[in-house]
Amino acid sequence: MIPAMKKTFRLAAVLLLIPMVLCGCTASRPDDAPASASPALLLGFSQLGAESAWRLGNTRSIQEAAEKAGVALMYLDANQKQAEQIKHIRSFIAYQVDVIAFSPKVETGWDNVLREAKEAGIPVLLTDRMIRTEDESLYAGFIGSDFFQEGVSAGEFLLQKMKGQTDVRIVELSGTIDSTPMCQRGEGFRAALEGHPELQIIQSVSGDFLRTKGRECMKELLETCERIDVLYAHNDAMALGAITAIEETGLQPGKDIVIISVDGEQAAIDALRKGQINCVVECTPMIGDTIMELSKRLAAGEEIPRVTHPQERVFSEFDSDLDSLLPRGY
Ligand code: GZL
Repeated sequence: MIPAMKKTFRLAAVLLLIPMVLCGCTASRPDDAPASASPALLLGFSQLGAESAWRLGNTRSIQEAAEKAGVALMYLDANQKQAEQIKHIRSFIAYQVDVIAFSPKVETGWDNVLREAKEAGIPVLLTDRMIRTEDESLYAGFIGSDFFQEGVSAGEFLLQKMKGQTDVRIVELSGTIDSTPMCQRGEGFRAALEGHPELQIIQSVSGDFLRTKGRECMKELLETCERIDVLYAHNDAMALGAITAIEETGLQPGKDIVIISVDGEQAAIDALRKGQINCVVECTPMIGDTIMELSKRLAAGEEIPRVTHPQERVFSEFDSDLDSLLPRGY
């Protein structure tokens, strides 16, 4: 499409956004952009939902970064439904956005709609979670955490914590089934425990990354398992829910049951400081600036790295700097 036509389309796209704003979706033009100027980049972003403090922080990071970068953001929330995300992507194609970015709720079922984006000549950036596809050309790159390493880090903490102990019984609260963080945090954790039969995962149930389900599932595990020594929760929301269930039985979280969690939200760091959680593996949601930088490169026709991982660390009871950590911002 020649630049002049693209410009017309884009202007039309921005005008057509009005109905979306009225229907509760959000589209934001950078405050300082003069009304007549067309935005540097029109980015369509489909967020999977608002299930955890991590997700809310991720959404805030993306919206603030778009504002800062002068990017016109067409932001839609799928409320945990893959079918909604597929509709979002079709809307972005209809509006002729410059780039499509989205956080795929689950890894499979995207080929058809991404083929439509490819045929429309719109590059796609995967954020936060990956997809599984035979056709690697359906997306330009991925920006998000190394979930397998997060699982390995959780396992490595446990090996250090339980050194010399035998018959250690572990329960796992896993995330959304078929999501990249759920699959890879589980695989990484098991890889780290390979060759340590003294550490046994006796039960694994999905709490869908939700605090309420974490509490319900942990209550059930406490009722059905003879003894639980360790809880490995794939995110802080489920770990915090599980802590409530553990306390309701009179047991002390972090002491009677060792707890390892992932994300690094403020509430989990506070629980770590109080000794209710023993290890929090960081998974940063603050990837908005990198999403804008990669999107601008795609819009300019540049190649981007296939995979971009943010810097992340592990927080645990073995650290001496817990009291000096900066506020987490999510
Ligand atoms: C990880 C992200 C996960 C978080 C959860 O990148 O997809 O989803 O770990 C969130 O808190 O719900």
